[in-house]
Amino acid sequence: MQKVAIIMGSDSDLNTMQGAIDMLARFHVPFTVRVISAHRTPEACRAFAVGARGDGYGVLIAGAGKAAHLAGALAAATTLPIIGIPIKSSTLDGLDALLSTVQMPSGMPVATVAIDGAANAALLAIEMLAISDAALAEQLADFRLAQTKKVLEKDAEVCARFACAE
Ligand code: RP5
Repeated sequence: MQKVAIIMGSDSDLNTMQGAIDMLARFHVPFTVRVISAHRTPEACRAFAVGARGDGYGVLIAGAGKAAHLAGALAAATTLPIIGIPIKSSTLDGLDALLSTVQMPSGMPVATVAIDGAANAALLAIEMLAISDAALAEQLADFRLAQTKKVLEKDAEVCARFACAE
């Protein structure tokens, strides 16, 4: 199976990025976790992206806050899909990172999830890998079913509590 790279602009992003780490681990998807900054280590950023396909990666997840250029900088140097996570690490509560990550110029896409949406970023990466991996697709279907069951249980609980009419 192809690997996923979880890259963050600073180790201060790690708490948020843990959501992606946990989700990939849950699905037994191989991954690497790196701190690489588009601004503080630009050469390392480019080198990672340039080599990523040859190094066995299928998707790159990039989380960054403030003037968040990490996802875009990676996208500039590879044709692998990039999933951007805007991190809430500024006085603007992540809105700056959201706009910076999502507003890529035409021809250079970054699939941007919600502010701090690390778990969804991992799920999106898993869905991409599952396009050509039937076992992984089956795991995703089970995951969806578990969510459905949970909501139905909650509905029954709430309905019983407020004595809903049938
Ligand atoms: C961004 O600036 C990082 O992704 C992080 O969210 C934010 C703050 O970084 P530190 O100053 O904590 O290293 O580049």
